[in-house]
Amino acid sequence: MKLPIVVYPDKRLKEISKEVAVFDTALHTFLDDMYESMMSSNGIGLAAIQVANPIRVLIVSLPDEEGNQSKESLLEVINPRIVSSKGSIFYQEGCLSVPGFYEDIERFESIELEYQDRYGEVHMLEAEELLSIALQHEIEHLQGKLFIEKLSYSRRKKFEKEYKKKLKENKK
Ligand code: QAP
Ligand code: CO
Repeated sequence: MKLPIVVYPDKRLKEISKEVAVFDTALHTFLDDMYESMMSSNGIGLAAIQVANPIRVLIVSLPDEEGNQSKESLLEVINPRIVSSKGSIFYQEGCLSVPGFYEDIERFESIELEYQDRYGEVHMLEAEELLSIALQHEIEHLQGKLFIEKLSYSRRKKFEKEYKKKLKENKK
């Protein structure tokens, strides 16, 4: 089932997500719904809070060299914890909850992540470049943070002005 995406400035995006303790079929169904919602919105990453569920769950599916997003490339990440990070990298980020807006954001170039899968099994993952960026972006959603909060004061002001203008236009 496709779930509606919560968009900025909805206050629910500020909520702190809770640890997952039960890895049951309800969780599996929810993960499948997240995947369907992300794919039908042309996303490459989605956090549970973006579909109004404040639990520490995120998914990432990066396109391959041909630009195809296969289900095999899907990464389901539950209760993530960054155990180490290094370097710095800039990338033009977007977000399904901030549609139509993209800005260069600085992240760690590589991270080491501990997380659980849909069965509760613990995994370690070393991620770099785009996967590392996507994971950091989604993990910040779990803390109630959006990428626009990393903008400089002047860029944030410019964003607020443009975004609100667009929201008004879409209402007409
Ligand atoms: C997060 O972002 C991310 O504005 C996932 O109109 C960001 O899937 C991962 C999207 C940067 C890696 C690098 C945004 C779709 C999708 C839009 C997304 C839009 C339609 C964003
Ligand atoms: Co996002």
